[in-house]
Amino acid sequence: MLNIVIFGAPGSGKGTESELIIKEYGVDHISTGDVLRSEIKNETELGKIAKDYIDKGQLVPDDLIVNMLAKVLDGKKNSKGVIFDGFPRTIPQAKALKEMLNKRGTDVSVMLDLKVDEDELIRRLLERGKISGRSDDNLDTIKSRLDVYYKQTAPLADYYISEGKHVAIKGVGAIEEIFGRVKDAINAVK
Ligand code: B4P
Repeated sequence: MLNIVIFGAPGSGKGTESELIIKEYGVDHISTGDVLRSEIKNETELGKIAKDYIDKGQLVPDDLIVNMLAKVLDGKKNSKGVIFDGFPRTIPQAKALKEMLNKRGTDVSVMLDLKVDEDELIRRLLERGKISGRSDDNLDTIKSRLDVYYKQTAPLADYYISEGKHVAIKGVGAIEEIFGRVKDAINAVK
């Protein structure tokens, strides 16, 4: 199975590049952000809890996210691969993902780390905020999300370096140009 972790700060292009990867490689897509937004829209118990965290720019607790992801993954048993978009975001999530995949006889193939400078991240998210209607795409929440990213999520790069799975990708430039770099990294492990 081709299991890709797409990683980067908020606004680094994870969702955007995921769409192109899905078209090119026919893998399934799991975006924890999308799943959470759908839970919020449907006013489920999980959605009600998650909304408070997301609106503050904080991470939803690991146990809730891991249980949610395990259920989604169970629904993709015959998949030829999965792109994990926005998951893992903490070391415990990364360890839980490894365990879940190992149990299913597979593992992460590659972790793509999209590198974008902070000014560009803020510019993109404010731009998206004008049309997305997302409650977390405003300047105060964006700043909290970036802070959380640097403190809790960025250290995951070292975890995947130690696993021999980490590939840094320059995430600035045209979307197709970045996708060229993404494809080189995926084709090297396919
Ligand atoms: P996510 O939905 O994952 O949101 P995100 O980090 O903002 O990234 P996204 O994928 O949406 O944006 P992209 O970079 O593609 O998470 C939202 C919240 O949910 C989190 O803050 C957290 O609270 C919670 N959550 C989710 N997963 C969790 C987990 N595992 N654990 C705990 N909590 C979790 O794109 C941004 C914009 O840039 C777009 O408008 C796009 O058009 C633009 N863009 C992309 N590439 C570009 C390029 N090359 N040039 C110019 N613009 C570009």
